[in-house]
Formats: sequence, C-alpha cells, structure tokens
Amino acid sequence: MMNLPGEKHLLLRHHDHSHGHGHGHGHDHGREDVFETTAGGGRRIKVVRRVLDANDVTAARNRELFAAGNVFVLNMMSSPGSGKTTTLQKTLARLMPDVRAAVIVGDICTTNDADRLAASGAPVVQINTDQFGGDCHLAAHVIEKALDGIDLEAIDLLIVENIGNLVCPAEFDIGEDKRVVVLSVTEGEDKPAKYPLMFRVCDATLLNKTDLLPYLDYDLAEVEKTIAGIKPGMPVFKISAKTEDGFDAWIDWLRDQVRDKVGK
Ligand SMILES: Nc1nc2c(ncn2[C@@H]2O[C@H](COP(=O)(O)OP(=O)(O)OP(=O)(O)O)[C@@H](O)[C@H]2O)c(=O)[nH]1
Ligand SMILES: [Mg+2]
Repeated sequence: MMNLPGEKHLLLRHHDHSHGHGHGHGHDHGREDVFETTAGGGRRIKVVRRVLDANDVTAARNRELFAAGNVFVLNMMSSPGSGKTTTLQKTLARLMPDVRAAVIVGDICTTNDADRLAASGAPVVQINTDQFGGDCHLAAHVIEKALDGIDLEAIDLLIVENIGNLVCPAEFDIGEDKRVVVLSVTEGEDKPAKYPLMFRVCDATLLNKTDLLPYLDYDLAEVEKTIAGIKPGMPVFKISAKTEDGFDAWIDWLRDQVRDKVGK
C-alpha cells in the first residue's frame, strides 16, 4: 500500500488487549501460571510460555515478509530520552533518498516523534499503546498491523523506534534483522551493568550526547569495558546526534548492514 501524496504519517491506535499487560498486575511477559487441579485434589502449577511463543510465531511471519520485500529492518531501543528520534532524524537525512527508508515509531502517547520524523520525507507509522494499558514495548503483532501502512516493495530499510524503555523491548523479537541500543552519557556509566539483557541482544551500541561530556564526570573507558564484558566485540559508536560528531562510522556500519541484505 502506497502512502497517499502529502500524507505525513499514519496513526495506528492499537486496541488488542490480548497481549497487553498493565503495570502492577504481575508484570510478566513470557509466562502464564496455569493452576490445574489434579484427580487427587492436589494443585499443579504449569508455567506456560504462551505470550513469548505467540510473539515468536508472529515475528517469524514478519521476517518472511521482510525477506520477500527485500527490506532490512533495524530495531532501535533505549531508555526514554536517550536520543532515538534525534539520531534517526540525522540518520535519515544522510541515507535518503539513496536508501529508501520508512519508520515505525512506538510511543505510549502522542504523535510527537512521528511529526518530527515525517519531516524527513520517509513514510512514518506511529503506534500508540496507551489504549490498552500503555504497553512498554512493541510486540511482533503490533508491527504486523503497522505494516498495513507501509509498502515494503517501495523501501530498502525499515527502522523501528521502539518505546523508550531499557528493559521490556529487549524481550520481544519483532522480526528485525539487527538491533541497536542508544545509551546517552547523561544516564550514567552503570546502565549496561544494571540492564545487561538489552546490551546482550543488541548488535551495536550508540553512545549518544557525547557533546555533553565536557560537563560530566563520565568514565568512557569504564562503560566501554562493561559493554565489552556483556557482549564481546559489539561495536560502540560514540556519537552526538546534536552535532553529528561520530556519525560517519555509524552510518557506514548501517549502510553495510543494509547492503549485506538488500544488495544496495
Ligand atoms: N546535547 C544533546 N542533546 C541531545 C542529543 N540527542 C538528543 N538530545 C536531546 O535529548 C532529548 C531527547 O531526545 P529524543 O531524540 O526525543 O529522545 P528519544 O530517545 O527519541 O525519546 P523517547 O522517544 O521519548 O524515548 C531532546 O531534547 C533532544 O534534543 C545529543 O546528542 N546531544
Ligand atoms: Mg523518540
């Protein structure tokens, strides 16, 4: 499906409650405790990995669609405010129109990020999760629905800006090819050590807001050592999305990933 001329973005509000979970209601993505009464009256507890299994099935379906459309898909994750949207704005400006890109952006509320990203000229689909409890991550079935608004044949690169959260998005495969985490220097050196799963599942780290380093007591060597301990060999690109310092290496890496899959 092509975007209509002049259409800036498509707002997808998500109503499906089946995969949602509210905070304070036993926040558990992957396991559902099933209590069964046995013939003898005893109670047996089965742990069923229902939600994550269902997610994996949908993610595999998404992956097939991306392969058929010859589209490279990047899942970009971070804490709120680390600079995902700003990095994307600058990244799209460098890649387009040579690389034909589209964006799916997830937020609990507002279309702020879609409005910012639409200025790039890329088709943008905003997902708001507020209507079903404010899910803190994008699940594969949400991406599947958002794909209704994107013509995969017309793009080479799909970037998913996940919901700002350093924990939950790391648990959900959405069918992407690669994952990157944006970590800003204002968050503190200890964040990779405190939230290791995110760094373990990612293929590159963008260490952002380096323009602020002169004003901080930030130990770059320590954070790089911690990340290397969690995911040996993972590239860590030191960037400033504000000044675009360090962007060349990041853009080269991303272009290589796209080229490896889609051949351009
Ligand atoms: N100084 C400085 N500020 C930055 C940089 N990158 C982003 N910011 C600022 O940080 C704030 C948050 O940036 P966003 O790009 O909105 O962050 P985000 O990760 O998309 O935020 P959410 O989508 O809400 O999770 C904004 O005020 C940006 O202008 C940077 O490299 N340097
Ligand atoms: Mg954002």
